[in-house]
Amino acid sequence: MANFDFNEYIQENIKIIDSHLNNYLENRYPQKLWESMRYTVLADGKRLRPLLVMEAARACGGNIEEVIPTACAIEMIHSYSLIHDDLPCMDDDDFRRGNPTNHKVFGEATAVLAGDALLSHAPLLILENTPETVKKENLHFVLKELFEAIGPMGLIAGQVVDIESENEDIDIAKLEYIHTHKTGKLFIFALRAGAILSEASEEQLDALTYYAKHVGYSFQIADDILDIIGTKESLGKTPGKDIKSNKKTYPVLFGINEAKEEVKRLCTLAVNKLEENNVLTPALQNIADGIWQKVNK
Ligand code: GRG
Repeated sequence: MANFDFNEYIQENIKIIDSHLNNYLENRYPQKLWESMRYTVLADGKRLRPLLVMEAARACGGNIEEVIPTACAIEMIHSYSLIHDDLPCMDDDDFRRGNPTNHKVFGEATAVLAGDALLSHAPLLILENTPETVKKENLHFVLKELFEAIGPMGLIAGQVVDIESENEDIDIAKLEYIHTHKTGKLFIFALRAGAILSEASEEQLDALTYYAKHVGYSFQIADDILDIIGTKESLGKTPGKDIKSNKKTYPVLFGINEAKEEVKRLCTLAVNKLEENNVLTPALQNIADGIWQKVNK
């Protein structure tokens, strides 16, 4: 790990992801729709979920070419969730990824449809672009896990409970439900998909799933801490929204210091699990470290 340069790794891998996203989303007719899809997907995101797909593949000795369509598809689905979450009927946000939100630029109707289009285009792109070298049963398994993660037992369930809980005094169990569904499901899918497509063993898959659960949860707590202590410039979106909307997040319920401790504890557990199972890569270590370091600066 001594010679590993995380910044260089991030730059190189984001370049690979972005060039594929750009190709997969080439402008077509109707132009306004594709422009709106491209506007949010190709904006400056961290590309964390696609990086996790690729890194899980590397950890299991897989071939990156075989997971790139899935890595790009998850970024499109994540972007759809951001576009819809920012709509006036949901979180009503003006800024995302450092730019005005999709509906502010293209109007609400196009923003809704761009989200729908990204959601439906993503699985097609996996089916059409995954190399023939991937076993059909593995591809089938990955698509099944994708549909579970993004559907009414996954992402959407988390969003519904989150909306229902606004202005409510929620307990830790409900908060955990929201986080594990809204944020956790895509993290878990990212690592499991990279591993499954790379023919991981059961032990490798279990260890990467454990990492995904812990890092996903810590990532959400960190995001909620940054909503309190971050700036619009550092976040690329409006800070202070949770307090303003009276949202009960982890740092609101337990205080900033305890929340920071929890982020570190979860990330440490995640890394230890990978190490014990010989699937810790320098990038997976750096991603976990980066999450707790970001809120402990
Ligand atoms: C189905 C509408 C709908 C929503 C599902 C995922 C989600 C629920 C809503 C998106 C908004 C949100 C705050 C989600 C929590 C996860 C999270 C912290 C998202 C931000 O992800 P980053 O920080 O964003 O990875 P970038 O822009 O870097 O990709």
